[in-house]
This record gives sequence, C-alpha cells and structure tokens, in this order.
Amino acid sequence: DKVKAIYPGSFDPMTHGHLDLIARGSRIFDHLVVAVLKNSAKHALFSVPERVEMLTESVAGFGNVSVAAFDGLLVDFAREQQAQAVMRGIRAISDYEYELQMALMNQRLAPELETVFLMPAAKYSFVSSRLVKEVFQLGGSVDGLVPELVIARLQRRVNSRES
Ligand code: COD
Repeated sequence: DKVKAIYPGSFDPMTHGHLDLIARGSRIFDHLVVAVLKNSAKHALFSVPERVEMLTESVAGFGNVSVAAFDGLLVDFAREQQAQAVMRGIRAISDYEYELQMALMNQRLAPELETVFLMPAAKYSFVSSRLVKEVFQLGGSVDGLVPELVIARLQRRVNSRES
C-alpha cells in the first residue's frame, strides 16, 4: 500500500529547513503534500498564494511532492486527501512541547492518522521563518538559509514598503 503524508505549516516564508524536511519526506513516503494553512492567527508577511507559489517552484524537482492550501482542521484535510500520516519537523527540545500537544490532539481527533517527526540537517536546526523575516528586515543576510527565489521576494516586499 502507498503511504501519503501531509506536511502542514505556515511557510511564511519557506526556508532551507523546510526544504531539507521535504527532501527527507519525499524519500520515505510515496507521496508528500505540503499544505499551507490559510487562516493562521500568525501575522503573515506573504499571502497564501505567494507562499504556495514559492513552495511549488522549489519542489518542482521532486516527482512525488505537491503543494496545496487548506483551512479548517488539519485532520479533516488529511482525511479528504486520504493521507495516512502527518509529517512535522523537530529542530530542538523547544519545538517538542508544541509538537507533542498538536500530535496528541490530532491523534484524539483522528486515531488512524500518525504524526511522524523528522530532524533537519544540524546546519538548519536554528533556522526559522520568524528569524529569517526579522534578520532580513533589519538588513542582515539570509543567504543560504532560504532559496534564492525567496530572497528575491523578500527584497521586493521590503523595497515596496520602504518606497
Ligand atoms: N528545520 C526543520 N523543520 C523545520 C524548520 C527547520 N529549520 N523550520 C520549521 N520546521 C518545521 C516545523 O517544526 C514544523 O513542523 C513545520 O516545519 C512547519 O513550520 P511552520 O512554522 O511553517 O508551521 P506551523 O507550526 O505554523 O504550523 C501549524 C499548523 C498549520 C500545522 C497548525 O496550526 C494546524 O494544523 N492548523 C490547522 C487547524 C488545526 O487543525 N488545529 C488543531 C491542531 S491540533
């Protein structure tokens, strides 16, 4: 049987940490759906279509990875997609508590759906979308932490705010 997994998140914006996880997921699952949450409480820098576009371009090289947007409960989206697993990343102990809470809540809501945790390469373990935005907006370099196409969009976003 084929195993389909959902990799949900805000991806505002996607980073090489996310891509590292996607590469790992694409090797162990038959199909991976990267799912961008539509109605996040988090204040977003990029719109959902922009985030989907950046991800879609970045995963084009993987034959078994697709990108979608979703709203409502993750477990409902997973059922709709007929997925067996949810993939999440753990960078450090600090991620664990939040991830465990969500995994256990999702397990209660959908006992048939497994959450699978993967660790990124150590060189990406400190990378977060939040810090990428902060460092870039304050004029620091984020080269090597996000794909070039994300840097180009960050540049345009910050320039348009300044002018
Ligand atoms: N290396 C490896 N992994 C990373 C890195 C990195 N450098 N950076 C981030 N990650 C991982 C994160 O740990 C996470 O697993 C994933 O990548 C996505 O990260 P984010 O920050 O974009 O995603 P979140 O945490 O904002 O996503 C939250 C969800 C969208 C999954 C959650 O809010 C949700 O499921 N919402 C839908 C409503 C719902 O079902 N709620 C009940 C949940 S119990």
